[in-house]
Amino acid sequence: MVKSPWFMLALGAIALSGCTATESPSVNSNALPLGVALAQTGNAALYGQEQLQGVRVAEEFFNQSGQIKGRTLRLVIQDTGSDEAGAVNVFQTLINGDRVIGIVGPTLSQQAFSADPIAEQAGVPVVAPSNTARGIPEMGAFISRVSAGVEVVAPTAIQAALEINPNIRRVAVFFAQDDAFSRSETEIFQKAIREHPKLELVTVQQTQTTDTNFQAQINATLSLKPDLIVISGLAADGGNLIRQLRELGYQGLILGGNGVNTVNIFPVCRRLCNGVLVAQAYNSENPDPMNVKFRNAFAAKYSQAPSQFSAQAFTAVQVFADSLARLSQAKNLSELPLADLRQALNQEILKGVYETPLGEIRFTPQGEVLQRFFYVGQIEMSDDGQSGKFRLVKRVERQP
Ligand code: 1QQ
Repeated sequence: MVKSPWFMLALGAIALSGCTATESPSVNSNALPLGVALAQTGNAALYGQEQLQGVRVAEEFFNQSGQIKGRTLRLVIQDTGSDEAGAVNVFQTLINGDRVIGIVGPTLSQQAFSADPIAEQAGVPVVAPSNTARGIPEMGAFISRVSAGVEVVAPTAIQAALEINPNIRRVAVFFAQDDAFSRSETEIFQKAIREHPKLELVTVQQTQTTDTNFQAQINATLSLKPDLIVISGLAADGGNLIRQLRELGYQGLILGGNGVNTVNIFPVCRRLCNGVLVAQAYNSENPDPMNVKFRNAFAAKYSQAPSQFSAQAFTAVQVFADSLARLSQAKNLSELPLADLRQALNQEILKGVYETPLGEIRFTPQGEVLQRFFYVGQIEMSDDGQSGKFRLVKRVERQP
């Protein structure tokens, strides 16, 4: 279903914000509209569901704090689907119809490369909660991210695999060639493997995010007798690949990238997810005080521990909330025209230092996140395969 951006814009202004275009919420109303553009349908919804939980906890948490001088944040949440066209439509609707002050989203890097240029051109700050491919903040002055890039997260995990099994020598790599993040991440994994004096990259297998059967690639790989298999893909394909590797007899370590860093792969590979190592920018066991607060707020609402995608989405809203709080000390927000508020907010975002569930973060002038700690988790499934968790294996400090 293809709709023109203008149709979507009109629809967004009338139907989604519940009022006509002329009455669309202005920044003068008490609640400041913050756009949330995440995948609630399609293959990336496995991440989007966790992200939505994170932003909902954040909305309550920061509105209760009263930190924005009596103002509140009102999240304008829209489903981008999992493709580029959906993200582009939602960005246009949020910017022109809902007149948001900024945007949290989209879910996939693959979508960001199409949607972010629209926000950049309109002068609307975007804080990406989960885009980890190379080149995201480089899209423009208004684009930043709280999701650390693949180049800082992935190599740590290779090292952790070697600590668990120092005898690893032969490494096989799988990646989904139709996804921007997966292509970016596999490059980093492959480089780390090639440059490691003890490791040999024995094969690189290409898959698609829509694939459900990996038998041909698995058979080709297992004949090469790898001791470690490294996977860059999204949740559904990644989960199925893990399951089929085990079903076809592979017993060595499996290391997954950001795409399998979600509890939503558990129903896909069930008991066979057990033992998979995952490179993480967040682990719920992080002892930082802000994470303890977040974990408690999250557990009170959802009766479970938050995953990385929830924590990063919370953090993206926090970056807006904290920046607005600082800005409201210096300026009367109601007196700023929307374009000026968006601009001032973007500058404030880049200047800040934030105590978040991810630990302390700040941004480079380019909008790249600087984060101190990274994690390696290992999936631990219950015997019946019905539930599981990411057990913290390693917390690594990154040198500034
Ligand atoms: C990206 C990713 C995905 C796995 C996150 C949803 O890291 O697209 O950049």
